[in-house]
Amino acid sequence: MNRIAKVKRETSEVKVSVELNLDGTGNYSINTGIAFFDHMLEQLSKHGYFDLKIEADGDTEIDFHHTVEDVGITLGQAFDQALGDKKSIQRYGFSTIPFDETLSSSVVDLCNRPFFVFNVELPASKVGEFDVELTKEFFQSFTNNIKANMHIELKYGANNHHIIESIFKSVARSLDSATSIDSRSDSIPSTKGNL
Ligand SMILES: [Mn+2]
Repeated sequence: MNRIAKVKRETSEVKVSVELNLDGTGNYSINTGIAFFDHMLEQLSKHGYFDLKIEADGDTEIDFHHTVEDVGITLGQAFDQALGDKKSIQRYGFSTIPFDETLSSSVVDLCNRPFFVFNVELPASKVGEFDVELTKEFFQSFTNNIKANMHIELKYGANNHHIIESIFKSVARSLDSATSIDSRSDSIPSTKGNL
């Protein structure tokens, strides 16, 4: 079973293409035109063991909002498509990841009922050129489109770069668990019979 997807999204604001292999090794090629965002998406690939190719060409001359949001939408759709009927997946994943002074947690349920909790307060408004509020926008649009229940929590931390990077790494690990195949199962992990 190849759990792969290719998704394109094109609006007057942004063109995005995503290629995803859920059962990869963490190979990536990512170019969104936003260096810090690329650095974060690389964490998602590397620490989730997802092979990921992302190209985005957006109206970053306005700000980064449209591009970040549209990458979130397209990446969420790619995950949803690659997961297929979700047969034998673990469904749930959670992780807590440190980065120096920072500790971040995430929990994912691939339940097909989008719900997003982002319990994070960021101490500054920018990391380099990147508006840190776009972290929430990215995970909100990703969650809506992967159709997951996603809770992200900052336990504590002081440095914006550390906080955001530990969140991406934590979500990577949570998604790696939740998307993994459980060899004990030959069915969809719900007593309802579908997800
Ligand atoms: Mn870094």
